[in-house]
Amino acid sequence: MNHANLILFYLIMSALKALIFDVDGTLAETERDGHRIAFNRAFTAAGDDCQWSPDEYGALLEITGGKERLTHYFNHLAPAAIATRWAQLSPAAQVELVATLHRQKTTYYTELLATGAIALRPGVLRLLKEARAAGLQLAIATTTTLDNVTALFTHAGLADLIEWFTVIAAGDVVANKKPAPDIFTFAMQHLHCTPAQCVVIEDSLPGLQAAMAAEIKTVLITLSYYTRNQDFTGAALVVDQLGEPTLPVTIVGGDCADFIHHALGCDDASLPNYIDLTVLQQLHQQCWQPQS
Ligand code: XBP
Ligand code: MG
Repeated sequence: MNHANLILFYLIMSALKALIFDVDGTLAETERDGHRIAFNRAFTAAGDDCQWSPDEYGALLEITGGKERLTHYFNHLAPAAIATRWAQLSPAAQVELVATLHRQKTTYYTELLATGAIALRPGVLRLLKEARAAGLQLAIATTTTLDNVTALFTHAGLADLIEWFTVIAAGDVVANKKPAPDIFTFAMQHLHCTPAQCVVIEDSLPGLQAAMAAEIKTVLITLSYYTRNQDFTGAALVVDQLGEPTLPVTIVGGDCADFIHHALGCDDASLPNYIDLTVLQQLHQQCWQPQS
């Protein structure tokens, strides 16, 4: 194949078909004032004398998945009285205890969302609308439960938002949670897309690692409260947020940072300086262009 044909081949094979969104930290800042509060309410209701502080919870986020996080806590970090009681349970009883606590936590979390306490992050709805209007597929790949995703969308102001998504890949639909690639592989299967046809929008290191392990190259990181100091080596672009016409984006890093700096018009006041579909298309092309 000659060079021109090779480029054409790459362009066709890597035409953008789908946006895959993470949920917690990406669509909304849900962790510190959402999930953490719900975990603490579940502890109180169960009579467990422990509460996760914002800092303690930040460290616990290294363990993805609420049930996995609870298990890790009981195994390694719980106060002595709770740890002793936990150690006396059979493995099956431990699994049951965690499942019950987590169900209760999900109820508290969805109740909290119903109060309207947590909004979508800037630019999320704008980008979803733009992608949908352009005929791109939308997907979710998250570690949290389907109930939580549904509740977030239901209370985000657009009742039918959940129906915009071709697939909601959530929680236990796969055996291994992020940073394993499973949830992205699952989402791509349902989208009928290859990694070269997808852009992932994430906020965390386990999310980036999962997407990269699924061979997705175009990963946009929008930093969140708990992830703002993580090392995102390998991401295509790292920004503080998606931005809005009145809320300019700050580029923090990423392999394509310089390229996007110009594409976003950071030096040119006449160009938009927020992430829209055109910018994502350019980022995607840059990630998948053939190396000469
Ligand atoms: C982040 C997570 C989740 C949430 C809590 O998910 O790791 O575990 O902290 O939700 P995301 P659950 O992939 O969306 O960033 O308790 O339902 O697991
Ligand atoms: Mg996240």
